[in-house]
Amino acid sequence: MAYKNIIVEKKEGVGIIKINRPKVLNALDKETIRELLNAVADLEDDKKIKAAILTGEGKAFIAGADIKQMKDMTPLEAKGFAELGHSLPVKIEESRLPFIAAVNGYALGGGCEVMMACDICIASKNAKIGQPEINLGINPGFGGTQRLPRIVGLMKAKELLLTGRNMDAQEAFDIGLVNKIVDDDKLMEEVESLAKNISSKSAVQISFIKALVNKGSHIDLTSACSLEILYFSTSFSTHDQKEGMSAFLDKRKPCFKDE
Ligand code: DAK
Repeated sequence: MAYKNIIVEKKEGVGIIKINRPKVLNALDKETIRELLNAVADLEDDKKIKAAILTGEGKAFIAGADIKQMKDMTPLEAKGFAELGHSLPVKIEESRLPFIAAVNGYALGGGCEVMMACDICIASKNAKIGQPEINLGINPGFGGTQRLPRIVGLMKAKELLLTGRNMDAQEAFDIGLVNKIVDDDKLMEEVESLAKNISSKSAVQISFIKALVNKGSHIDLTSACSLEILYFSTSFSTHDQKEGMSAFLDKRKPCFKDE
């Protein structure tokens, strides 16, 4: 599929989506959000793809929703935009693919919200992360008030949301919003290597584990553990469970078939 605002690359089982609007720091307008939704769906449909990377061109990951496009929206248009915007983090969260955010610079507002929907976040040293919406006279519109406290806790989230201040990579790491910080020029190398590592596992288990963690975090512990039991027992109907355990006993590397 041809895209205008993003670049999609497929490399050794890994899909790489790069937002490519560097002149506006990869701000998300409606068209870009629609392209991203299509790209995620396309990667999902490709059975050879087992992990995905999301990153940005230039000095930003995503500097937020497109303020120019939002400025004159009517409340009804803003509702439509927020609904479209919300569907992107949801699509990433519900995807069978683990998404790694390669945060190469500014991840602000909608950018931070998309980052938080990813499964793992690796940031370069120059990353700046935050929810500055309050400074624009709006509240975060793509799930920031809900995902941020779930990741960093209520107090820290409220401080960040109410001041609208940006964090550097170190602070984001310290509060658990970022998994790892790497040198700017090593970011893609590091993230691709992580994605390849994950994609060497069984695609069935990649999707099961992601779904269990995501779904389980929204429901009570007893129900979540029941879900785990169900997925665990289902694993025993797969080729990859038999292969993984046989390979261990035979002292060899497993050869997963993703089935
Ligand atoms: N939207 C549109 N253009 C943007 C942009 C953005 N979010 N961020 C940067 N740009 C543009 C700038 O306007 C500038 O364009 P020109 O002047 O060259 O035409 C170009 O990118 C370069 O930016 P700067 O010149 O400002 O670059 P600096 O290095 O000086 O500063 C910066 C970088 C990231 C600190 C600064 O650009 C900045 O503060 N940007 C805005 C960051 C921000 O506030 N992000 C949050 C956006 S609001 C909702 C739906 C959605 C949302 C909320 C509600 N509902 C419908 C309920 C989501 C909201 C957001 O994400």
